[in-house]
Amino acid sequence: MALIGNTEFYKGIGEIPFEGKESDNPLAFKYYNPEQVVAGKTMRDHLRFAVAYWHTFCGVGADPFGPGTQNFPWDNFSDPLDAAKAKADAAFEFITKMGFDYFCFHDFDLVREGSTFSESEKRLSSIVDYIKEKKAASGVKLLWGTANCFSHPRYMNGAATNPDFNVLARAGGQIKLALDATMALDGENYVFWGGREGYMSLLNTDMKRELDHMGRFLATARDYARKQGFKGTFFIEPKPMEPMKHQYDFDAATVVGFLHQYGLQDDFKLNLEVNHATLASHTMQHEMEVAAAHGMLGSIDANRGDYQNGWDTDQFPNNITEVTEAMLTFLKAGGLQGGGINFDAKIRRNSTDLDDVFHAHIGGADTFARALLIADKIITSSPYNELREKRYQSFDSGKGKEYELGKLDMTDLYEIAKSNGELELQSGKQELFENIVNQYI
Ligand code: XLS
Ligand code: NI
Ligand code: NI
Repeated sequence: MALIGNTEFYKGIGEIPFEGKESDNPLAFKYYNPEQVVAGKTMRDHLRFAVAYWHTFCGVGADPFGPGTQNFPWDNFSDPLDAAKAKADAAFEFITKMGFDYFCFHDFDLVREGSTFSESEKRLSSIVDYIKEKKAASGVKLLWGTANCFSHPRYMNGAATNPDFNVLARAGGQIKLALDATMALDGENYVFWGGREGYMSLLNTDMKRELDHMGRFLATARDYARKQGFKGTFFIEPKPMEPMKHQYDFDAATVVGFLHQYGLQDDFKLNLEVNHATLASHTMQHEMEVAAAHGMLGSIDANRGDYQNGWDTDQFPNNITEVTEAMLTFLKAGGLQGGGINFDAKIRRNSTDLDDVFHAHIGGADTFARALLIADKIITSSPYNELREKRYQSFDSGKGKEYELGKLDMTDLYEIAKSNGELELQSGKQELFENIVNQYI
């Protein structure tokens, strides 16, 4: 195969226009209108959509029962750099046609890992040079980079939490290179998803020691990047299980505690993923509320699970109620801190047409755009905010206010309880809140 640089991979599909909800054109946005202003900002600036290199340009749809079903032309090159360049061409063509501003990658999504560490280092630096040119020519930016420290067999017992120091050091070397690549491509953030940082069995695991190693490892990575001048935010991506039985970054609350325990709270925020939230028996809105409460709502990996299955199916978002609830929290928190909305989602194994990946991203973007519009309407034109604030009005003045200011002690509470007598019940009005959300959908 020759022809790198001017092959069109997604033939017959042009730039995806915004046509509005009356349009019947399947290859048009119905709600995502990048320049439309909502709550003081354009949709483009609120949502900052990113395409995930690993799913869209690497994932061929293999599952435990059979091989992949996608035939990516760029996988047919035997030379790893030719393959990587063709893949980058396809990636930038796709992202540009979607009209999105960002992409995200793992180191070895960009180019096949070499048979030695030095060979991998060489390959990475060549493909980074090539992608630099693609970035400059297209205006597409890097939302975040990361390292794949979970696929190779050497990481089967973890990377930063591996019981073998030499595996930890190998992960350190790899992540140094991934940080270098991210910085070379002006990456705005860097992500740590703890692929196999967890355990399969507690019987062979020293949990405290592994957690200490992970805390030190993240601090070491941060110190290196900061010294090189990296100004972006580091994100931890919580997930409760899969591939390990238990992952240490279980959920948002666990990660917030961990970051404070190891002095990482000023440099790290959270990258929250919808399907990871549901695996942890939470809603996405719950995870976002926890992160926002701690000033750590950094970024979102957009996808969805399956209500009937208990694993990370990474389907494209289309549940409007789920996303609307999340966007209520998003707007209340003032948006994301440094991050964006990365489609960490894959088309189904039996979606094998060229246009399927376009339908997937169009649907995902429209779901978020529509949810943003609905959430904004709920906040600005419905009694939602007022009702919520009213539940807390006893803290706005008098003794309640004094309590919030730390002016009351236990005997003060005792005196108030005694003089109040029995109290009237205050309804939580849950069904009314639910109806308001549905009314605006
Ligand atoms: C896997 C994770 C992964 C991270 C990046 O479940 O979501 O895709 O986002 O390593
Ligand atoms: Ni993810
Ligand atoms: Ni995931």
